[in-house]
Amino acid sequence: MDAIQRFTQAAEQSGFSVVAEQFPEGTRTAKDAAAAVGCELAQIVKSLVFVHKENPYLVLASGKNRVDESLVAKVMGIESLSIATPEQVRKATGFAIGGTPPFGHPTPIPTTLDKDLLEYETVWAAAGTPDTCFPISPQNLEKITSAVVADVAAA
Ligand code: 5CA
Repeated sequence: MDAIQRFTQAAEQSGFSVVAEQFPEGTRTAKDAAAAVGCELAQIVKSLVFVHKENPYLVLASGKNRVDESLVAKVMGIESLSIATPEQVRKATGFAIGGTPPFGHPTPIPTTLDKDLLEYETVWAAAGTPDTCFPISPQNLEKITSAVVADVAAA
């Protein structure tokens, strides 16, 4: 089974039907994804994994923002966070960097959702590979991930 199918099936188990679109030009970065989809950079969901004491934390950030991990640590009630290594991302999510989806992981990850994503009706996230994205409302994203909504952007 390829990574898109793997994500799509995992999402179905959360009760969400993914309609993934494949973009041959690639969607590895938020900038690439916005260009491929034809949407604003701010509408792209970056699914970023951070760690604290080997435990993963997920931040769903607007493509326009650089995440201030100290803000996220405060929201999650821990002292500090650092960005995960590619190996830690794969272990926590089951997917590689560049295609990491926002949910459908082997074990749910405590999640913070960037409040700036709530300004849009539809946002676009990775569907398991660096050339796929799928549309979702930020409200569904919040519900499925049981996220805490917060300001996560670095000044
Ligand atoms: N498909 C796109 C848009 S949905 C995507 O997945 N974007 S992303 O922002 O969620 O994933 C790329 C992110 O992975 C980068 O912003 C960066 O934080 C992280 N990243 C890239 N390379 C590394 C690396 N070597 N080690 C740790 N993190 C990395």
